[in-house]
Amino acid sequence: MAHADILAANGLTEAQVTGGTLAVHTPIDGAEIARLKTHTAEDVRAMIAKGVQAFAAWRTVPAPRRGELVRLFGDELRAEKENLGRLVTLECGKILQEGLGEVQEMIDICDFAVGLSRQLYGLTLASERPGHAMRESWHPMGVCGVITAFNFPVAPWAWNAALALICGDPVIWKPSEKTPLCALATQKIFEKALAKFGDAPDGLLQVVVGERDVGEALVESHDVPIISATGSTRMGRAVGPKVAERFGRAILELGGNNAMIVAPSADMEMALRAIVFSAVGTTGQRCTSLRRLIVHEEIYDHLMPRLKAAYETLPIGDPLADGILVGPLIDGLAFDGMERALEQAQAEGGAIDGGGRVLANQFPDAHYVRPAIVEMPSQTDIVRQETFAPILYGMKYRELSDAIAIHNDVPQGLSSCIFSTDVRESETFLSAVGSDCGIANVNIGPSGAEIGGAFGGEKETGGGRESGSDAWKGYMRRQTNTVNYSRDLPLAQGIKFEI
Ligand code: UN1
Repeated sequence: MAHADILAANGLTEAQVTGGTLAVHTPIDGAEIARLKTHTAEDVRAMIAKGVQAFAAWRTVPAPRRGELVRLFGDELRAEKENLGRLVTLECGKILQEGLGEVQEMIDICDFAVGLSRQLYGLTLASERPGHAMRESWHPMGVCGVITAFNFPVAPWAWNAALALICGDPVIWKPSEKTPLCALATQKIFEKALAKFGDAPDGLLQVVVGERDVGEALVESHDVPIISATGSTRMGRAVGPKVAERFGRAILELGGNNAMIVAPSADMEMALRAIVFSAVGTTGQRCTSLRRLIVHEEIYDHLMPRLKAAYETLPIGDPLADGILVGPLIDGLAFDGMERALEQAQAEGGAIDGGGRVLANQFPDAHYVRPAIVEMPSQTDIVRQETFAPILYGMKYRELSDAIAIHNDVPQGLSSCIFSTDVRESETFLSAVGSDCGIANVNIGPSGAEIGGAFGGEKETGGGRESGSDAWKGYMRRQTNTVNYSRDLPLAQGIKFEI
C-alpha cells in the first residue's frame, strides 16, 4: 500500500495534510508524507476555553452514560484497527504486528473503561461521632492534557483518554510532532463515536498540532488541572516543575532502563525468546525495552552465544512487510544517539556485537540498524543511561543480592523481571528488598504490559500510574464528606467549645 493510500484509508484528506509548516516523515524510507498546519499558543488557549465549557456539561452526565461514548469509540476502533495500525507503522516505524497491537491496547482500555464507568466507587468510613456518617466521593476534575511520545503514538493516549472521559474530563491531546497523523486519524474515529452518541458537548477531544510552544501553553494553563505526559526524563524535567508550580496534577511516564536477571534455574528457551522480543521489539524504542541483562556467571557463557546467534538471524527491513521483526529507528538523531552510546560503551570496556547501519543503499534517507549486544565488565556510566535504540548490555553476577543491587543502581525505575524457577529467588525479587521498579515480572520480559495493571514507574520514570487497576483515581478529585444526622453538634477530637 502506498504511503498516500494509508493516509487516505484513515480519512486524512489532501487539504488536511498539506499546506502547513510541520513536515512529517515516515521513518520507513524518510519520505515526507505530510506538511501540517500548526496551532499557536493563542489557539491552544481558545481550545482550553472550549474544553472548560465541555467540562461544565460533561461532568453532569452520569458516568455509565459517559461509558457509552467510550463503548462506541471501542466499536469504531475495532472497525478501523487495520487502517490505524498501518498508519502507526507508517508514522513511527514499528512493525505492523506491533502497530496492530497498539490499536488493540486502545480497544482493551475502552472495554476496561466501560466497565469502570459503573464502578467509580468511594469508601464509607466509621465516624468517631454519634449520628454522623462519613464517606468519600469522587468527582470529575476538569480538562486533562495528554502529551504523548512518538514511539507509542496512540495507546498511551487511549489509556489516559478512555479513563479521563468516563471520569468526566474532556481531553486535549498534544501528540509528538513526529507522529501527529495518528492523532488526527484517531480524532476522526472518535468523531464517528460522537455522532452515534448524539448529545455530547463540543470539545470533548481536541488535538493540538505543533512543537514545544503549544505544549507549554497546555502545561502552564491553570484551566488544565491534569497533565499526563509520556516521554523522556528530559521532557518530564521541563513539564513536572511547571505543573507543580501551579499546583496542577502531573501524571508522568518517563524514561526506563529495564533489566532482566537470568538465574541459574531459568528456563533457557523461554528466557531467550523473552530477551529477543523485549530488547529488539519496536527496535529498542519502548519505554519498557530490555536494556540490561544481568546473568548468573554459571550460565553466562551458555546464554550469550545463543543470544548472539538469535540476533544474527533477525529479519530487519520495511516494517510493513511480512516476516520483518526489526523496523527502522525513528530518525537520524536516534541513529546518532545509538552510535555515540556504542562508542562510549567501547571506551568503558564493552565488547560490541552487532550495531551499525544496514540497508543504507535501499533506504538512503532512513535509519535501519543491526541491534547490538554489548558485554560489559560492570555497570558503567553508559549502561546507567537510557539510549532509545536496540542496545542490550550484558553483565555477570554471582549472588542474587548483588544482581538486585546492580539492577536497582540506575536512575530509572519503570519495568523489570527475573527468569527463575526457584520460588525463593523470584519472591525475593518481588519483595521489599527486590526490584525498585513500578513493574516487576517473573518469567516474562519487561515489555508488553497488559492494560489491566497500573502502568508506570518510580525514580526518574516519574511516579505516575496510567491504564488499569485504580489509575482512574488520577483523573478525579476525592472529596471527604461528613454528614451529621443527629440533633447535636459534637466536635471531633473531643473538643469542648460552648457558646
Ligand atoms: C511506552 O513505551 O511508552 O509494556 C509504553 C509495553 C506497552 C507500553 C509501552 N504496553 O511495552
